[in-house]
Amino acid sequence: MQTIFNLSGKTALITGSTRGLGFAYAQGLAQAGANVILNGTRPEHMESALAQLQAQGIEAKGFLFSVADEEAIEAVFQQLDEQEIHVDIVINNAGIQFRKPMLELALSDWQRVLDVNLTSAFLVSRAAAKRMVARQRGGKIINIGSLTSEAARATVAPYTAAKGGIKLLTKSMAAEWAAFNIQTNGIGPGYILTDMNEALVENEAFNQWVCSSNPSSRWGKPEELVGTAIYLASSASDYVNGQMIYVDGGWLATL
Ligand code: GCO
Repeated sequence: MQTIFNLSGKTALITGSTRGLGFAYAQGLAQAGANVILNGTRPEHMESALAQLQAQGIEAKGFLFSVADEEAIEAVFQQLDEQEIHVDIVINNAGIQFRKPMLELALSDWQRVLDVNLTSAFLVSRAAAKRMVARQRGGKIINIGSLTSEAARATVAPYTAAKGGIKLLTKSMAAEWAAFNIQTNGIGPGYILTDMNEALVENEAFNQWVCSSNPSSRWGKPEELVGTAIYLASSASDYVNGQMIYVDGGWLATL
């Protein structure tokens, strides 16, 4: 049992992993044996994330770059090539939220959310998959969706469009890369207690809506996403491809 979830000898790049769910995935994969590479854009967050891991005896690497910047991504992968570090697992987790009704939404804000939440997954996965294909050892790509990969809620249209795109991008990657023994799947977190959702937790009406709309009657915790990430990163999921797994307390199962 233990061995099929073991990630020893594997290297995982987790985008947007200095805080929140990304950090939880990185920590969880490291505990399952993987070497982890963190990504973020803020040096102070990177420093504290690396220090937290180090305190647990986990030596991670960290790279500061924007996941929407094609050249920066290429430069990081070239550095990894030079150090002979091969990325076996990618978690496309980086994401931002911007809440505004569409009638007031500027193109630049729409574009920014699409770039960081959707185009990033294409760019980072393309760089990683090229190398996985050349190396012929397969790989795992995990794209992070959302409940909004399936349904909308007012005020978050660009996020919803991006996360809906993530679901079908996941299937496209499965369609093109399964032949190279690369499995691409997605995780759709429900409403989880993270910094990104702080304003929603503090809004009493929203908090009540979250607690009454899902059969588990509560928000999720970041650590509750980790088992699914380990499963999709491990050989336990070698014949699972193009799927989204929603970790939402049962929200999408109910009306
Ligand atoms: C929102 C939230 C979303 C959700 C998540 C649920 O404004 O609706 O910020 O990010 O938490 O996508 O799956």
